[in-house]
Amino acid sequence: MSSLFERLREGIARTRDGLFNRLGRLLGQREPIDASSLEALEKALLEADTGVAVTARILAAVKLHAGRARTPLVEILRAEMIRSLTPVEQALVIAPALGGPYVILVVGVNGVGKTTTIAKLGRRLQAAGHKVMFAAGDTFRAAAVEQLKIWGERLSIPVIAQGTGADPASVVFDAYAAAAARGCDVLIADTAGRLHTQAGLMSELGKIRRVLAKQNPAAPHETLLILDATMGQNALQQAKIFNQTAPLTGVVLTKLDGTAKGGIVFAVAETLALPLRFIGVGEQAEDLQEFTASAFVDALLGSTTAH
Ligand SMILES: Nc1nc2c(ncn2[C@@H]2O[C@H](COP(=O)(O)OP(=O)(O)O)[C@@H](O)[C@H]2O)c(=O)[nH]1
Ligand SMILES: [Mg+2]
Repeated sequence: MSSLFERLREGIARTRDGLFNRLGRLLGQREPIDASSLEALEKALLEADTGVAVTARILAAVKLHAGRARTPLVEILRAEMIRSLTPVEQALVIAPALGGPYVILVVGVNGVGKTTTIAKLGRRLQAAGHKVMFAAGDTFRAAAVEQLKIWGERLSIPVIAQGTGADPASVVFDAYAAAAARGCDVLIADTAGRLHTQAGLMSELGKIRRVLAKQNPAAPHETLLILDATMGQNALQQAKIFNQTAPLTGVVLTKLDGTAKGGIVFAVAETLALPLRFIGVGEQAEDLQEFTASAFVDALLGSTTAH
């Protein structure tokens, strides 16, 4: 497990370095925190894209606790950060579906990492003993269908696809029937994320959901929104729009390795209040990690404790 923690540490190194460059020795400070130190802390948190509301709450807690019992600032931060993230630490559990596969509908704008996350998740569920199938529901771009097919081949996971331009709802309908017929445990459906036509997106996702519900009233069991951490606060805006088109049940935050603004995790946790199923900290399969509040905060604040 410690190598997973190492990958997490490496993955969020840019955010950690940002915090440490700004805060430096302040983190170890045990004295009451003065106004200029509070200002430095505020700047560092905002710089990391933690967001105004979360930053204000953390600052209030620091003001309240700092100097008491000579607790170092880093410990106050750790406690506050874990408090902030614990509610969204809710792993994706594949309940044994009755009479059909457990359906995961994956949504998000283009380029956020939907297809690669599907591949990583498929591999992970397969390793856990589940029989997995993919549905190539992003029929908007030819390359999208191909990309999923290539992953399917590599992982020996069957992919149900139709041609480019096919009706995504029809692809998902076929895929559900195939998964049920072949006794698959999990069906993961890719979708197109054309956010600039919100009405179109809404009707497309709505149709997919209706088609699934006809086959199984409980499906989709999970509607997973993929967000790209490098998009910062824009990711929150995307989440609001997607939540209006399809009620979300979970979030994956990708590309934390590509940004110094990993504080977005706190903004996502507190603003969306949706289970944060996984975080992406790199391009390798192991870099899709189940989200754990304490491991994330330890990796961020520099503890070398192995998990
Ligand atoms: N560095 C990094 N790259 C990622 C991560 N997740 C996805 N990507 C990359 O993001 C790019 C877009 O991914 P893709 O799955 O095609 O996005 P989609 O359009 O939403 O399906 C690809 O180059 C992925 O390798 C991550 O956690 N870290
Ligand atoms: Mg894709």
